[in-house]
Amino acid sequence: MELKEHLRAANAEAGLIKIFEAIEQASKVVQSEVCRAGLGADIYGAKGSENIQGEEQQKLDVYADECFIKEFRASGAVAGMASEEQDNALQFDASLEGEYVIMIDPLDGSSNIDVNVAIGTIFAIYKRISPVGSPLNDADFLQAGKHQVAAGYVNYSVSTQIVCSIGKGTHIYTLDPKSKDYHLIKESIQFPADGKVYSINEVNLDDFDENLKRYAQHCKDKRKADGKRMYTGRYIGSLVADFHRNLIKGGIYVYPATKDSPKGKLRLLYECNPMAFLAVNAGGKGSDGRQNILEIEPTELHQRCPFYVGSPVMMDEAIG
Ligand code: AHM
Ligand code: MG
Repeated sequence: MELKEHLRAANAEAGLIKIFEAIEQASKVVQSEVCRAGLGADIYGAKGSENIQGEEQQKLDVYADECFIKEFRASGAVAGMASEEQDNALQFDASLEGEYVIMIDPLDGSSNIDVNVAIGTIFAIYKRISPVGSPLNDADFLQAGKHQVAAGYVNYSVSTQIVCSIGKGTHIYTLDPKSKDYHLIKESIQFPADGKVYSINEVNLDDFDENLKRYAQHCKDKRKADGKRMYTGRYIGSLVADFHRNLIKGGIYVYPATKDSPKGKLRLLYECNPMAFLAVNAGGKGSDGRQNILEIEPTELHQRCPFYVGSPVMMDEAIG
């Protein structure tokens, strides 16, 4: 079944279906550009500019941002969007009628772009708060994650997949390179209750709080009855890819506060919240280490926060 048909079968609103058509279209363009990069197209590397967070922008980051902006603007369903690559939220003037706002990381895992390792697009979709037909304001964009009406990611990897939820289960769709359609391959995937994988950048170990140090040590020490290790470490450095593996196999991903990033590295609105929404809709959990991440009331567009997400048993052991 195609993504569109599946959304219709779930009685998704017409505006939401239009948004997913836009995501399908933009992701196919980005996917084909990601593949062309491997042919030596002039798309690898830095663009020579920085985003508002002082991070070097890659050519593909900016290209992906432009693709999604174009499709969302054309959809007529989106009033505005906030992006990792844009200093301020964008309002689509021609679409004051749009009912939705979107937060997006157009190409996550920038450090993996040049080395042919999986990268992704992460998005969160909300209903606007301000009345349709009026200009957008901060409150439209600074909504707690629990108000998401849908979220998802595109995983550009061995195959290209969209993993998304409109609040009733989390589903996986694979892009058929021949027909160029996304097909449902896994309905209502469940995060395994427990898992073997922990994903964390251990170079930051000395910066972890005592609880996280204890948990990392627990993962290294714990043995099964036969004496073999209980856990294994896997860290790709692309949130989408690390999350995706853990969603299928069971595991936990943690990016805590560190000395370099005292508030955490990942962004609440377009990285942590959508991933937590997908996790929760698949029976997993998402937290900042102290509370359910979806309860946090954001104060800034590019707000960072510590992030724990994954299988519920591992999450409980990690956070206590
Ligand atoms: P980005 O949005 O600039 O790509 O940063 C987010 C990425 C995540 O995908 C990944 O999990 C994390 O940064 C890796 O960071 P580090 O290299 O510090 O471990
Ligand atoms: Mg990112």
